[in-house]
Amino acid sequence: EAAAKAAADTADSGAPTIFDKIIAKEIPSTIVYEDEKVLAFRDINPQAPVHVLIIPKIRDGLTQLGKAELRHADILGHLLFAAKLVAEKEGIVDGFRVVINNGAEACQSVYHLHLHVIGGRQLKWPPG
Ligand code: DGP
Repeated sequence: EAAAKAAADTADSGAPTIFDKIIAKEIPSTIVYEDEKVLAFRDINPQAPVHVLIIPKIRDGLTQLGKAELRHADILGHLLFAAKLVAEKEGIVDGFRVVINNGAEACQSVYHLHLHVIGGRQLKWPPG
């Protein structure tokens, strides 16, 4: 928990993030789904047997869900639908979780909106 908090950035600076380099394929990732709008790849620090991140390819100010505007509604819907496609592809569609960490108090560490798709084991509730 302390480590997660330490990893969380304290502020949304709007600066480019590591995810820009993943989108540009300047740093490698294991891609599990891709279309013209979103990219889904395996989390480097998986919390479950399946742990995939889904991000918009164009951030467009969407550093975190709390900054969303009505113009982002289409990409938000597209991301959520992509989560379902990833869950199907990964064989966990009958039991999976979609998480968005928003802000430092939720341990957001990368300020480029991303959905976590987690599954492949019995998940607990409430989360930490
Ligand atoms: P969050 O706490 O919601 O901001 O989660 C950010 C996630 O991003 C975290 O689970 C680890 C993951 N992550 C950070 N850097 C990289 C990277 O370079 N590659 C991959 N695949 N995942 C990364």
